[in-house]
Amino acid sequence: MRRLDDVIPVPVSAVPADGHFAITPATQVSADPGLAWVAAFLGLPAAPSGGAIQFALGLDGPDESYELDISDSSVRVRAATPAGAFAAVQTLRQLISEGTLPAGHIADRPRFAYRGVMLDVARHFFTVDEVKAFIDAIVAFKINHLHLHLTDDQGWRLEIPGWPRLTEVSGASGTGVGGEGPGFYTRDHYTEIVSYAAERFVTIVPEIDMPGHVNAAQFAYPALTADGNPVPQRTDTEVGYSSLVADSETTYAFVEDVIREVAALTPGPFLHIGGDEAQATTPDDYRTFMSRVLPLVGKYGKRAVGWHEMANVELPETAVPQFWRTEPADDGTARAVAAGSQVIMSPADRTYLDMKYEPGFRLGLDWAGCVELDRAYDWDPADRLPGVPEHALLGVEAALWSETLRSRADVETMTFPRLPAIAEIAWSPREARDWPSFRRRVAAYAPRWRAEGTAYHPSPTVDWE
Ligand code: TNX
Repeated sequence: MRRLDDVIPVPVSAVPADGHFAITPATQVSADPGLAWVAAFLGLPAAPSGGAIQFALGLDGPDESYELDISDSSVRVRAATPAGAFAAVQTLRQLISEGTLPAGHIADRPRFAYRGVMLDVARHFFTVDEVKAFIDAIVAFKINHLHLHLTDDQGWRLEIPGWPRLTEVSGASGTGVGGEGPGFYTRDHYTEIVSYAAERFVTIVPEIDMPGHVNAAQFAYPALTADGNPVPQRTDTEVGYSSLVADSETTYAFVEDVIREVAALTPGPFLHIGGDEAQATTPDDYRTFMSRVLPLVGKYGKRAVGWHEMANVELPETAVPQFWRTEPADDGTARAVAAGSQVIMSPADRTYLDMKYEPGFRLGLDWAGCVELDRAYDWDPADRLPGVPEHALLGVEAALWSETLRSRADVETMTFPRLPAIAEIAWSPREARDWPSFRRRVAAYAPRWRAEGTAYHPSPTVDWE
């Protein structure tokens, strides 16, 4: 049997009691009207009323908060919102072992509202089914935002009306790093992902990276280049060489069409405009470009997220810089916070799931150093940047760039066990978590991952079960 706190992310409070609840073939789940579909994620038989496991709304607490009372005879779930009930389901699923649940009381709520992971589908495309499987895997750890990096130099992965060559050409075979990651989402595919995610309380954050990282768009449409001449297709991993043209109206006609469409297809509040590694854009042009594009994001009803280079220009308060580098400070991000912005914390030396675990690791890069599990875990986002305290944090996001990835197994190997570490940092109160405890709790996942056929890195920092 599990201990009541054998959960990742560790709950705010878990007070064990004697005994356990045994799940039998007769065990049924009842739920408040409107909550039955959430309770169904537990995978047990439903009854309109009188089930030994009961889900109810009405908890007085923030979004996603829930409480669990487990006794020998019953399991009571109370949640503030359906998202809280879904979080409770994830806790219960982790606690079930050999058909039993340990008795006691859990009270839980998230530290940060935004707990994200980014998947790069541009360098290597992942199919709708692969993305759905990824969503299933991340929700177990209470991740509630999936950022899709939809465009880059090596590929364009979302169909845009009026600009068919973006996907016909730059989503075709031969695209992706080494030409090995072809594919794109039709609008229907993308909508299918958005709906699947929404049914699991995951908000999709679409990224269109600009003004740099646009070779795939320029290859498809030479009119988007400075001289209008065709550029070669690129499948190498160099960065910082392509740029949209800041003083061209063609640029803004294109960008507006893209933003309008992406905003229309995306119910969530965020639209990520990239903004990173724009070495091929002069600082003046970068400012001009952002001063035109940030208002477009607002015009179509979205909050702009951008890699923190975006904070070198004046931002609307609603804009969210995402810090991704390894330096100990960033003036632009601190200035944006002073002006009222919230930040997503993604320091590469802690949260980049594409960094190698150790030197010589088969997959991944190492420009931010190797990131073993203890390194991914042992830091705190509120201590990371001067001028960016707790209240300025919207949340934390792990990023999985796909230059070296070729398969779902590759994605899983880089994600597990590091994403659970980042998820705990983003959900659990800092005083409730520590490395010795995490190390013990994560060890229990190995049998589960093996049983499900999920690939994971058997980090030598853990004594795996
Ligand atoms: C930097 S992180 C990039 C990406 C690469 C990544 C590889 C960021 C905003 N830009 O273009 O894929 O490093 O780790």
